[in-house]
Formats: sequence, structure tokens, C-alpha cells
Amino acid sequence: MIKQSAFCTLKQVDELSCLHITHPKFFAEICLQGAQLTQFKHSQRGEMLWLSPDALYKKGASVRGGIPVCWPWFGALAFNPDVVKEAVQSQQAHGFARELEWNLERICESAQGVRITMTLSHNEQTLKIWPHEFKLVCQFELGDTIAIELTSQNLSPSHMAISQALHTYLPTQNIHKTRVLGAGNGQYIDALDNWQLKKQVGAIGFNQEVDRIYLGDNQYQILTPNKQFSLCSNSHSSIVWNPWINKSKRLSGFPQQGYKNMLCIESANVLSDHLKLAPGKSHTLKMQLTCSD
Ligand code: TA6
Repeated sequence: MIKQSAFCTLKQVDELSCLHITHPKFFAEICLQGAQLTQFKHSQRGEMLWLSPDALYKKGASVRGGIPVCWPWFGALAFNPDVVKEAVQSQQAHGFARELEWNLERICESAQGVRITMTLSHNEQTLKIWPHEFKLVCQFELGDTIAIELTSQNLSPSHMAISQALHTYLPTQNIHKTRVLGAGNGQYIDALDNWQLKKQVGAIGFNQEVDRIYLGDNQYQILTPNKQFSLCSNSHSSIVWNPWINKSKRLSGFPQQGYKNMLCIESANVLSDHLKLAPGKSHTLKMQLTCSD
């Protein structure tokens, strides 16, 4: 597959095997571990994702930045609905999909861009943690925008309850001069204040740690000093996060001042928007990131 490709090569980056895509419109890097898009630089609009300058490419841990795939649960298990957490035998945050090696299934290339399809299926290791047979398909449509479709297929004879997120790290020249519009229905759950329901008044600004779950449609506009992003998804929950000063010191692969140049907008199915798939059923989480300068 790679041998026939015009734009793709497989590179070893420290411990991880990564697909490097050099297309006239963009450069991208996707790690086979976690099907994690870690870099995307558009030829005109520049970097569309934030990758930590201290990012580690190590087996068994997601790379700090890009778009980690959080599946089949999001965040700390304890804060998930009972139906999601009851089946899980692990205390790991953000599920196991981002730490496992995915299969590179298909590469489709054109002058407009590249479509990459990767898959992850249940195995002995996942069945020990989570007793469901599944197939996860991640399709990347890369060109002038980043579009991702994450399809969960329930291959088991029982219902499969999941929460999930495409955990997008965005770059900003200055977090103090960054605003986020269009968050959900104007209400959010504050993960930093006993998960209280609060009202969002006006744009989201950043002058402290922010870790908020917004329920409702999410068609975000992210205004940074030199770039504007729009991030849309078909889900009805999303998370807005910046670790700020203290949490930055506790995060792996994250420089202490890193909070000044990034924010996360995560297209999700969490809390009341979690999924319960009947046997044989599937669901697709879709997101699209666009940049204009
Ligand atoms: O999405 C926000 C969050 O849940 C934060 O609370 C923080 O933990 C972040 O995800 C990163 O988590 P990670 O496990 O990748 O360090």
C-alpha cells in the first residue's frame, strides 16, 4: 500500500511507527498507535494542530497534542455514566484505543487531498479490560481541512455503552487573546467545580484552568490572534480545556509554559450524550476543522 503511495511514507519516530504525508496542500503525521493525527501543517494556513514541543513518542502512551482518540470511555472512569463504567476493568483515563497499535487499511490520494482509513478490533488484551467485541474505524479526510469520522461497530451479542472524544489540541499565539464562540446551548458542567451546571455568558475566555463539558450542538468558532478556526461535529457534547499553570506542571510531555499556546476543543459523546449500541449496530462521530487567517 505504502509502496504505491505518491504522498505517504512510514517513518519510525522514537518508539512509534508514523505515517508521514507530504501532499502539495499539507504535511501531516499520523501515528499508527492510537490512529493519532499528531501534526497537520497546511501549505498556506500553517499549523492547524498544536503538538507539544516536549511530546514523547513512546509505546503505550498517547502523544501530547494533535487529536488523540479517547475510546471506549472519556476522561476519568468515575465520572462516566454507570452503564459505561460498569463493564470496564481499568482505571486508565480516556480509554485504551489511543494506546494500541491500529491497522492501516486504506490510502486514497488525489490532487485535492488524502483519505486514510485505520481500524482497531477487539483482541485478548482489550477483552480483559472491556468484554465487548468491536471494530473501530477511523477515517481521515485531509486536504484544505481536517475531517475525521470515527465509527464504532458493536460486534458483540450484548449492548455496548461507550463515551468518546476526538481530543483536538489547537494552537494559539496567545491564550490571553483567544476567544471561543458557539459552545453548546449556553450551559456547561464545570469539571473543576464539583461538576456544577453553569451558564456560559458570552465568549469563552481564558485566565485560569478551564475544563468544561458543553451539552448541545457544537459549532465552534475559535478566534486566536493570527488565525480563526471553526470546529464542527455531529455530536451533542464537547469539552473545552486549558490546563493553565498548575496542571501544566503535572502533565506528561507538556512544557510548563505550554498552556499559553494551546487549547483543546473535544468533539465528544459524553455524560447524557453517551452511546448505547445494540448488537450489530454502529455509530459515527464526525468532526471537521477549518482554518482561515
Ligand atoms: O479533556 C480534558 C481532560 O480530561 C483534562 O482533564 C486532562 O486530563 C486532559 O483531558 C488530558 O488528559 P491526558 O490523559 O491526555 O493527560
